[in-house]
Amino acid sequence: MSYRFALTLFALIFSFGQPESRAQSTVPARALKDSAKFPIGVALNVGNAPGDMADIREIAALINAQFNSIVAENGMKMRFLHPAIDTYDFAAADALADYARTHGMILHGHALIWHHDYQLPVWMKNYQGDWQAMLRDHVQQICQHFAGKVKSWDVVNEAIDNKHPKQYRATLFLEKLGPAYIEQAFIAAHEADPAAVLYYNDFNMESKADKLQFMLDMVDDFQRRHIPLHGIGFQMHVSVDSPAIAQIKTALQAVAARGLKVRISELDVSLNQQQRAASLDPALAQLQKARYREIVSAYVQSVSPAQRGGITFWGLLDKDSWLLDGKPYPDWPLLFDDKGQTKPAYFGVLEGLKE
Ligand code: 9MR
Repeated sequence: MSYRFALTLFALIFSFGQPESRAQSTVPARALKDSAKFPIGVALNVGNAPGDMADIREIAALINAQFNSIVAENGMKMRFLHPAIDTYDFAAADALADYARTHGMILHGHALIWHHDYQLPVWMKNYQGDWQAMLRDHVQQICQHFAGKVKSWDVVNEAIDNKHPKQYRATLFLEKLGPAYIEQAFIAAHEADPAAVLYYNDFNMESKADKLQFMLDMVDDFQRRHIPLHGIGFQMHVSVDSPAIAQIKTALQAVAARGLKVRISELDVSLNQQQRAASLDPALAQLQKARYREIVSAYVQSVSPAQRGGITFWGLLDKDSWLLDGKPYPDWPLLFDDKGQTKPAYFGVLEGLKE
């Protein structure tokens, strides 16, 4: 019997008689945010253009009921906030900050420095002047503007090479400044907003031991030299059966042991990487539930209360997940279906929070 088949069988047997598998949407559930002793967040694909907060009107009730922390899935990336060398455009992000304030939510900022071609402002790609001064100004203008509104920042995102994880990623920033751009960004952010909690954010650090080690070496070096890095964000775009939960725990514990804050910053659980499923059948949904449960439970068990920066889900409804972008096959990675009904995954999170 294959591991996957055994898991499916187990999930099916286990799910039989569980109230939420019979009537998911009618079971009164305790809200996620009320069940956790740490921030429970969701990424919202708003803040990309002024006025687009209106887009979330239909899902606002769900967001407000379940979450106490939000992050812009895209709208606070470099090219949105800093579209021209002398122009910062804060209007849309300010609307998001207002939303957070009005609803008593934390706003996490994502991301001050990210190499991704699509998010890099065109002017920056062609910049010929003093790169250190320019990046410092970029970071400081943004941090100063949002001081008191943004509680924590992803200061640098995805700086480690994913294919060759024993080195930094070959980005424009590395080319211009060497690895020093990373610590320079943290120092600049801390100067501009000393109260902000500053994170390094990346993916696959739980699935690739050498990537984890490279990140830890960077952290150790920063701690020795008192660079103001306060936490690590594990994006945690995982699939239902990989990486192993033991690897996830090892990674979380290694950061926690260094006294840093730990966030699970972009959690989703894809179900269909093998492109075998045409629909979300109950067995698959139960597998996903068990997976969410074990990840949340691993977080609670591995990170002390004072070090928990929280868990943020990378989207609200399945249909809005980035994992579906341009894909010819379906997936159902999040906690709520396309109509905003709770999936078994949601109850997996609730159970994990109790452990
Ligand atoms: O979910 C985001 C998607 O809508 C964007 O097109 C993409 C490029 O900007 O970024 C996605 O979010 C990424 C996040 O910013 C950083 N970690 C990986 C996320 C998924 O690609």
